[in-house]
Amino acid sequence: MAKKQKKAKAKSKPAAKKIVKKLAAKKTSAKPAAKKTNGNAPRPSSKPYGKDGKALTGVRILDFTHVQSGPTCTQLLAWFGADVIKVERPGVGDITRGQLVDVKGADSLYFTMLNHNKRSITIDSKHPQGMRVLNALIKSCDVLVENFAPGALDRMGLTWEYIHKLNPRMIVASVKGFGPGPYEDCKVYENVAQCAGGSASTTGFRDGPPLVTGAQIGDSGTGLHLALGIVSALYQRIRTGRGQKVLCAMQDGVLNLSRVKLRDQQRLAHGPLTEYSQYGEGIPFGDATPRAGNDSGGGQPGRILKCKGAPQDPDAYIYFITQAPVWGPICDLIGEPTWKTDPEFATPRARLPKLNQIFARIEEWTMTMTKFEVMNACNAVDIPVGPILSMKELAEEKSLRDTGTVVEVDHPTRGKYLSVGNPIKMSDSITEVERSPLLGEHTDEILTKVLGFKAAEVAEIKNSGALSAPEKKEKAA
Ligand code: CAO
Repeated sequence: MAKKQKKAKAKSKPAAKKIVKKLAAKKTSAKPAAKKTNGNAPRPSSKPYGKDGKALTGVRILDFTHVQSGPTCTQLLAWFGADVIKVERPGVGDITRGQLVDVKGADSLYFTMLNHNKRSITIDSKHPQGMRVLNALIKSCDVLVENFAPGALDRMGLTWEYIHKLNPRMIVASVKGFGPGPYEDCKVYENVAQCAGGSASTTGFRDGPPLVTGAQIGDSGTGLHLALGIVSALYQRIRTGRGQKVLCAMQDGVLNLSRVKLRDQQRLAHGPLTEYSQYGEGIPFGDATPRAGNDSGGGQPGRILKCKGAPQDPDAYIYFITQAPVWGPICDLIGEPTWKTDPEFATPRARLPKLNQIFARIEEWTMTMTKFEVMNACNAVDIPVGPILSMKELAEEKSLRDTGTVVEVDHPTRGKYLSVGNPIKMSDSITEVERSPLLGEHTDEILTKVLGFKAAEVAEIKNSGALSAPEKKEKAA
């Protein structure tokens, strides 16, 4: 028992600090390296690859995130080995647990697919005993990640100054809708960010309204950005010994992903955007980057073309690029070998005003085959094409299962379901996808094993009501 408590106490030190100390001890006892390599680099591990912990082993995260943007970030950190402790409001938890419910009584896929490999503790952060637990967590964690509405963390009393005083090594990472400026106090969801970050104005067809995309570039995209910021801050902390604030605004994240469209905005000052279909069609440009339909963003004309089965099959299409270096093989494949030398078609410049005619001819050819047959025929001669794969096809794709990009996960209340695993593969930090936690599943374990609270203290905290949902008041008769 005494041994156990000692262990628990030791654990309450910032987790990564312990690892750094261990490394330092190892370094002094080891023989000096013949030649200094990179700073304080330890000697290479002698363990087999994948058997010496994970990239973020020893990092502990106080995960105050909800919905999609923040959870995407902390899920990635968990996959890299961080101990992610998700703090949830008693009784309710992350709102997504109950959103888009498909299996009655079970956590939704919205929640389970964004919260793998985490532990859950319920804490009312506005209760004094809840704050007691949070203080202990702040002292024992390396990073606090949150994506509350602007000001919410401060209103809980968890200002940067407060957190930094309790734990000067703590990194405080936030997702907000907007950075400092006129909109900084606004709440923001995915599509708001797509619109405010320049994606929607540049997506869709010229003669139609702006469109949002199915890829969650506002939420998941910003979560990805935040994860990189956190890992960089952890790296800097090794040198400086102190934490810092990391902020990713969703507007900024979307704009970063729409970078090529700001490129085009500036090119407009020097003449029309010749790779946009509207140039070939003789339609003048306005003063802002227009919507480009399915034109390729890389300066090579591209379109989505029908294949056998379209349009009845909504996904029987292929993305086809008339890349200049493979123009010859394209002409041979579609049965127009004279286009290789005909001055009307032979150069990219000559082709620009005829793109509709050219793609109509290519489509005549693609419609004679399935999208996979087109892909095989094109790849055989190094023409890159993109079959439009449905979610059904992706879910059934064997190679994605083999690499762990699509994984089947078992869950105690919902049974087996598919999830997207870690898209980032590392050879020495192997991801094992574990199911998401039930609400408050690890409350006791975290209080005792991580924070070292004694049984009497746990009872006191629990009896105060700080970790449980308030009793429902009886309706007045
Ligand atoms: N105990 C007690 N209170 C808690 C709590 C806990 N464990 N967890 C959260 N709360 C409280 C917060 O303190 C806040 O209270 P106050 O407003 O009184 O200070 C309240 O719950 C609501 O938090 P919120 O404002 O963050 O949540 P919301 O549902 O109203 O807004 C969202 C959601 C996403 C619009 C907002 O959080 C936001 O703009 N976040 C930043 C941008 C972002 O990440 N958006 C992407 C979300 S994914 O599409």
